[in-house]
Amino acid sequence: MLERIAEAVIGGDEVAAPTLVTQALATELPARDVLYEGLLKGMTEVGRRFRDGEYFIPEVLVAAEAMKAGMAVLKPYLARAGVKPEHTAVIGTVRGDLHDIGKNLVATMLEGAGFEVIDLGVDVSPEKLIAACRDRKADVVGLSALLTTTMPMMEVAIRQMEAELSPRPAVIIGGAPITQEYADKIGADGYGPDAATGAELAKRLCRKR
Ligand code: B1M
Repeated sequence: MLERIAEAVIGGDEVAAPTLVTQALATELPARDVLYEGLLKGMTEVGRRFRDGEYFIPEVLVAAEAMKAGMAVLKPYLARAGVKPEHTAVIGTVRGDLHDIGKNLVATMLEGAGFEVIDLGVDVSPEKLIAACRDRKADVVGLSALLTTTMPMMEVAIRQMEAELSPRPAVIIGGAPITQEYADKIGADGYGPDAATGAELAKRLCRKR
């Protein structure tokens, strides 16, 4: 049953995923197993296929819809069972930048990796980021930028977080013009060349802390 849930996510079947989750819960499978061995296992495989070039953006988007449909059924059971995400990520596209397709993929992969994700959207100011980090006790912050003119806002955000948050959450950055060299230069904790790698990196950084 759990394997079938994972398969439904991998195949982007947004009808089968919630149906199978309902059936699994009816057979008294623990909500935690349905989450980790079913939905998140499926999304992890989707991330791998995307990273290895076997899946493209449309497949990831339909898989995300299937996962969300399954999660909608599962969420109240998780709450009742006291299952909470282990880590919280705040994510956004930096100030002045309205591109959000890549950022949304990263948010999906982070959810698939078991994070609670606070998505602040686009054109996010450092002040808004810092307020969300404080409110939600973020472990990691994800910043996306698609314009060479908005890349510098990443450094501004990092410096402002360093000044106002102690300890500052780990920061990962990504987006078409971003490189590892740029991440090193501005003092980010890591760079994700794609959404799946970004989510894996976020997980690794949280484990280290
Ligand atoms: Co714009 N745009 N755009 N655009 N746009 C680019 C980025 C551009 C390269 C096109 C070009 O000229 N060839 C160019 C930037 C040039 C530059 O800076 N050097 C550009 C420009 C100039 C502009 C405007 C200024 C155009 C204008 O108005 N004159 C304007 C700016 C608006 C603004 O932001 N203030 C603008 C507007 C738009 C639209 C609104 C029309 C639309 C955005 C719609 C939306 O996002 N909702 C748009 C689009 C679609 C693009 C292109 C065509 C596609 C971007 C995209 O979504 N790619 C883009 C050209 C291109 O990149 N080929 C372009 C798919 C997406 C999945 O990839 O976001 O790179 P990407 O994400 C990847 C990785 O980078 C990584 O994961 C994803 C894949 O797994 N990743 C992360 C991303 N964020 C990450 C964060 C992480 C980790 C990984 O950790 C946190």
